[in-house]
Amino acid sequence: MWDFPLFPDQASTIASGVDGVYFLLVGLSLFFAVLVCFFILFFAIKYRRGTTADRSGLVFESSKLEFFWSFVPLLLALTVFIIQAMAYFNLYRPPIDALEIYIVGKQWMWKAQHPEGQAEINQLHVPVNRAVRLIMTSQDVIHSFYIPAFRVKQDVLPGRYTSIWFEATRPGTYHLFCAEFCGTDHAEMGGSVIVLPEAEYQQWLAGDSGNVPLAEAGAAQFQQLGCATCHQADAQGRGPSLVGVFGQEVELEGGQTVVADEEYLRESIVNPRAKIVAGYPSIMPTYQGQISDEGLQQIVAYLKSLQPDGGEQ
Ligand code: HEC
Ligand SMILES: [Cu+2]
Repeated sequence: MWDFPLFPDQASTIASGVDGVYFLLVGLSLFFAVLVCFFILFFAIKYRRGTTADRSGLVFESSKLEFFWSFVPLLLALTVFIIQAMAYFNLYRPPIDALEIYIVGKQWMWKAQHPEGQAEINQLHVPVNRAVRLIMTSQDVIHSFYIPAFRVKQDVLPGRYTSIWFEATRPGTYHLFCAEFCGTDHAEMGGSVIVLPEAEYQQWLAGDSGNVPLAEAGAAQFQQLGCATCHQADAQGRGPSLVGVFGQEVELEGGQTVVADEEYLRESIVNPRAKIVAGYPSIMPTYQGQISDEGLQQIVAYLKSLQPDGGEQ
């Protein structure tokens, strides 16, 4: 049965957990469907008109019975809830040391950028047995990034970052799909995820030289776009120092705080007015429309690499 092509490979660490939830739900539904059908038929035949079956002793009220059919489904529902919540938490909490790859979806292709600078289209090379986190956005409409064999699927939205993570467990080539109808060639919007053993992955990364690492490409843009004139490492500029800001809690005008994640960095650049850092004037110009989505990802990668000890990731 496991070779049945309707069912995709289980090729990630979370696949069996997700399938577990699926089979549990299917099993439970089947069990009760069969049970109910059986009794419908059984009683229909037993008490059909004209039989001499015993019809005395009718029960109109039974607290025990009421309790039983309330409590048992409650218990089952809670069990399902706990099991699926565990799978869900697993799905949405990436390990912190995950390899980070940036994805841009557009009509009708997937583009990927690796931290080392490799870029690819409709292909995604990843190492086996290592957590990979994808930071994704769309250049046009809503897409959905879907790798059935890994049991991960996440909407990819214009003007926002969403992310998923997975850890592939077996080298091989797996399907990659867009799972959100996104226009004429939606059906063509796919490709393959190629899972390589670590050594081969390193080889692949080293494959074509001349790639500029993402953070470095971001640093160049940071200079070109004039960010550096306001954002200086020593905080002497007109804007706050961006060293170490990633992952920190930032205090905003008005007293709220936000955690500076990738989405916050992106928003700060294209829509600086959305959240103003406390103690600074709102003088930063918007860069909406001036930087491509890939360029933005590079700048975000650069900002993330700025650590207080001066070390890059
Ligand atoms: C004219 C000066 C100026 C320029 C140019 C400028 N910024 Fe800013 N930036 C600011 C100021 C002032 C703030 C703080 C107020 C605010 O949140 O808008 C800020 C805030 C930020 C923040 C949020 C920082 C935090 O501590 O939470 C980020 C990220 C950022 N800028 C990135 C950039 C990038 C990237 C560029 C270039 C593409 C850039 N800025 C260009 C002045 C500038
Ligand atoms: Cu699509």
